[in-house]
Amino acid sequence: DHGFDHTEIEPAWQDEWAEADIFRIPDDAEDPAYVLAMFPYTSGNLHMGHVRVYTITDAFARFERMRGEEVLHPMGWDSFGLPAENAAEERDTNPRDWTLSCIDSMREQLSRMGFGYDWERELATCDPDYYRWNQWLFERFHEEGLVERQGSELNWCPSCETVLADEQVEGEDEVCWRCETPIETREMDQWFLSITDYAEELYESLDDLDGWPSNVREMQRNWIGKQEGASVAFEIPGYGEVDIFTTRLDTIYGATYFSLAPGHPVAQEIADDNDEVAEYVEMAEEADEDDLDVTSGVFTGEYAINPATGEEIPVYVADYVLTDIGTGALYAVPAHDDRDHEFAQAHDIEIQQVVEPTADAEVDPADVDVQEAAYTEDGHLVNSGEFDGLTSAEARDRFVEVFDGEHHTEYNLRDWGISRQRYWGTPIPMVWCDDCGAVPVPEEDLPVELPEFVHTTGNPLDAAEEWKHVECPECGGDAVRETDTMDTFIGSSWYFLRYASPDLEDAPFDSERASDWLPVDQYVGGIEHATMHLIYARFFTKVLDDVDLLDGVREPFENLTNQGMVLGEDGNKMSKSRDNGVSPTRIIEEYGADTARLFIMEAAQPEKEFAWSAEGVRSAHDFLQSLYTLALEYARGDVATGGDTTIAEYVDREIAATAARATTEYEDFRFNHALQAVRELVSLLRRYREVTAVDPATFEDGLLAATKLLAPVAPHVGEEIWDALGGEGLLAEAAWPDSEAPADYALERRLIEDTREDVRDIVETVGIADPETITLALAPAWMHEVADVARDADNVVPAVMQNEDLQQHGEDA
Ligand code: ANZ
Ligand code: ZN
Repeated sequence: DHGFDHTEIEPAWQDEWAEADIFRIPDDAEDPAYVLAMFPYTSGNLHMGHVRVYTITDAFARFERMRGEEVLHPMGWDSFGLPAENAAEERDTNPRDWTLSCIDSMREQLSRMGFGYDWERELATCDPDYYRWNQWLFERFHEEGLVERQGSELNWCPSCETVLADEQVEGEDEVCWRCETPIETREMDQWFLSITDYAEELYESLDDLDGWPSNVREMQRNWIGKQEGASVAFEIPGYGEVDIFTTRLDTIYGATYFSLAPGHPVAQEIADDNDEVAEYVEMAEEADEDDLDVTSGVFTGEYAINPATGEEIPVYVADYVLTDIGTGALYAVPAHDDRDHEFAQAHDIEIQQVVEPTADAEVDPADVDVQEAAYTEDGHLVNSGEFDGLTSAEARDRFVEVFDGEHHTEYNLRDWGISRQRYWGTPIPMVWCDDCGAVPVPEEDLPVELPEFVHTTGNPLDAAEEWKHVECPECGGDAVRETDTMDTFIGSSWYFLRYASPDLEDAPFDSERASDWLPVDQYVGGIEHATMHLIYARFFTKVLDDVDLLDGVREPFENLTNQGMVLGEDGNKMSKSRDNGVSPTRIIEEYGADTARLFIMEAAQPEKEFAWSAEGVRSAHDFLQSLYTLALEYARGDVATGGDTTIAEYVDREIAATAARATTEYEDFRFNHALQAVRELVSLLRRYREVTAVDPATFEDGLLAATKLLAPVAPHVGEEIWDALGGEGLLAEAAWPDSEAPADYALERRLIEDTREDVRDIVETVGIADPETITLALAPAWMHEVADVARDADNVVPAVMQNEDLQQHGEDA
């Protein structure tokens, strides 16, 4: 008996599933379980990371389907972006042909893994039928006032005369990838989406996303960077009132200097009369933001009046004050802020303490020396006139009124610059007219399709003369198209909505259906998307809800899982340079998709990383073969039947308990625990058969339960066994085993597993030590442990372990 041949059974069952169309979800499904993996970038090759994430959602989708849910489990392609342009250059082809061939080969690879998708809902972001809706949505956002032109710094190659993406700037000396000329930065106008309008809601509603990992929520909080504070005006004689933003209004009495960003209008004004300041401002504007020197700055000769003390404090222009944060101006308190402290020491500015640790603080006030280092914690006020003794929090409240300020909240989040000077993206649907300015392309002229690709140094869209020159939609005069394309993240910000109605021709998605089907119940993907993609998608969802394209959907993803990494056998990340990669194709050929899926799912919980293991792969393979063999032997009548009903009852209870346990573990995304339970059940069945003639109903039940519980992970072998045992229809559509374990039994298990120290009591309470029903040969692993402890406790259990009658019975059979 040679077991199953995966090269035969896997393609055969894949065909059966396709023929029966079981992964198809009808449009009129009311509220399907929406299970989604982040769609892949079309690199052309499936790697183990892909295999892992898609195995997770496929297993969960199959689990939900067997439980009787309607399941939406779609697949699509994130298929715009620079790599396709690079590949086209290298292979002397064009990005479209290259991308489409990548899609074909990746679709084929996914199918060979046995993943069950509703392929009728397949979409590709590079398809004009898809990206026309990127354009339509851009115009919709534009109508809502959520699109703006703003200046932004870009990488510029003076030799190629083109803008470069960050990825096209190479090496430490930052040279052009193509001609190795050192790049320059240039300020150019770009299109921005006003995501900052949604900063508050994006921040606050993170609290309600309790189906998300807390680290992702924290990363989003940091990215959005909400700071509550106040703005207060300082007078600079000769230049008027200047607003500052502060989160530490309690420290205002300790302000010993004032600082303006080089880009602040007052700094520019002062520069007009002051050469030294002018020189500094110019230098600061050219400097790279990345190598910031906190001590860099220049005294302007001017003074600001501190509204708290009435004193004059020197005004500096300093690089560490950023133009587009807050008001671009601050009062500096060296005693209580690290950067101000460093600056003050470098410029010999006074340091004045105004906050002291309170009595219950960990630091002793006597140990605080603000001349040495800033004390940045809250405390109570000193050297603050009549306000001495107030806590920092009280002072912040009071001072807003006392100094005529305003409560103000700042966010680190910036607007989303979406212009890319590249070919392989969604053309931004705008036309530039000398008379009318930027005019949106009329809806009936969408999509603006990409022209043919040409090999050129700059942006191929700039070179597409015929495509570029158009009539102005407003005045009919000569005009040119916008030649920038959209950031590829636009396409991934709403694709999960398009799956509801992928072929719809008059709207981006069917509003009613998308509103019914959203949010995604389980979203799975890499932690690298914790901020950008997952913030953009949340932003899009909120806007679309506000413009009534959605009905009451404020968040796109209810539950989120970030899968851990698959490492090489050496424990390092799989990579080409380390040559420790394992090719999914090779594994499928050698061992089959089921083995790969089972190994991956058994190796660790989805969130954890694990190392590839050839031994683990073989173990998974052996397990599948042995279950298959056992089932076929039974089906052929090679398993002796008859047997003792008390043992059968015990096995029945184990089957029920396994189903209950595995179900809970599947629900909680702890697939490895579920699979452990299945393995235990299978070895119990094997021992059952070894020690005694089996009760056929019980034995068959056990085989069927194991097969079903395994089906989400190893669906092909599962179908084969199901078929051999005479199961009706497809296993993929069979009903999930009854997962209600008998209450007393579940309790018994829990007691035993949770409180091993108390074994003596437990044994007495639940009476598992019935020598008539339990034999050493049948006892699962946990019972051995119980027995070990119990033996020390001089319990009755050891007697059970030597129940020779039953052993004998088994050998006879
Ligand atoms: C006075 C003060 C005293 C501040 C103190 C802090 C500590 P964080 O600290 O990250 O929450 N700030 C305001 N505008 C700025 C700008 N344009 N560029 C750089 N820094 C700016 O950020 C809030 C603080 O950042 C503000 O509170 C301000 O300094 C500084 F003991 O005001 B603070
Ligand atoms: Zn015009």
